Amino acid sequence: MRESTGPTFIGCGSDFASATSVLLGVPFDGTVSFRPGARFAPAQIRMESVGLETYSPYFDADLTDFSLCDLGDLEPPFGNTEKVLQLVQEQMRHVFQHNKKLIMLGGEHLISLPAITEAKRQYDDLVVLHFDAHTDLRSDYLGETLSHATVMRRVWEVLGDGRIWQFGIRSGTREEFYWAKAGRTVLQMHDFTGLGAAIAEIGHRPVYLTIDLDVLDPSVLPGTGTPEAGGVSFPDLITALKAVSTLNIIGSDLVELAPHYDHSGASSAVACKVLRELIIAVSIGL
Ligand SMILES: [Mn+2]
Repeated sequence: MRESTGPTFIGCGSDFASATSVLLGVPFDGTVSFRPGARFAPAQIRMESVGLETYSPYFDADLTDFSLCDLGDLEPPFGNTEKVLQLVQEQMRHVFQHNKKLIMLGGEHLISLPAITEAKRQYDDLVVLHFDAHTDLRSDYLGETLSHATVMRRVWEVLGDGRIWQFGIRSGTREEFYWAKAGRTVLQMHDFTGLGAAIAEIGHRPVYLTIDLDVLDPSVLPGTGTPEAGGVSFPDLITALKAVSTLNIIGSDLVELAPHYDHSGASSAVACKVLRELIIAVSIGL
C-alpha cells in the first residue's frame, strides 16, 4: 500500500503498517449531475487543515491520540466510471483486510458504492448510516445506473431491506420517498430525530457511515454541487457524530465538497472541521 508523499491532513503522520485508521482521497466527480468540482476537495481540505487545531473540544480528544495515516489520493481515470469504482474497491480491500478503519474523502458520492461493497464482503452484517440532503435512491439517472444520484439505491442492492438509516433528507422524487418508506430504508426527513433509536437497533453490528456534506444547510456550507435549503446546523452534525461514535464504525466517507463555489473558503474550513470530528468519531471506538 503506497503512502502519501504530498501534503497530509493534520495529525495523520503515521505509516500504514502502524495506523489504526487511514485517510484516502478519491478526487472523482465524473457523474455529478449539476455543478461539478468535488474532485478538488481532497487537496483543498488537506491544504486548509493547517488552520485547525488537532484537539477537538467536542470530544475532548486529539488527533495525536490515535495512529492515523493519510494515504494521499487515488488517481482516478476520468471518463471511465466503472474503472474508477474498481480502483476504489481494490484499495478498500487492502484497508479492510489489514483491519484498518477507513475514512474516505471525496470526491462525489458514488465512490461510497465500492467502499460499502467491499466492506460488506468483509463484514457480512454491515449496516449503513447515511447523512444527506438527498435520498440518492433513483434506480437510474438519465439512463445511467452508476451516478451520485443513484448511489444509495445501488447500496441497497448490496445490503437489502432495513440495513440503511438515512438522516437529514429533504430532496428526492416522489417515487424515491415512497420506495424508501415501503420498508427499504429507514428515512428521517430534515434532521437527526430518531438517531438514538437507530443506534440502539444497530447495537454491535459493523457500521459504514457516509456523510454527504450537503446535509448541512447551504448557509453553513454553500460550496457543494447540489445545495438544498433547510439543512442541519454544524452543532447538529457534531452532536450526531458524538452519538454515533459509540458504534462500531469500520468505514466512513465525507463527500461532495466543491470548494470553488465558495470563494470565502468557509465551506472548506467547515469540511476540515467535520473531517477532524469524523476521524475522531471513527477512531475513538477502537
Ligand atoms: Mn446530497
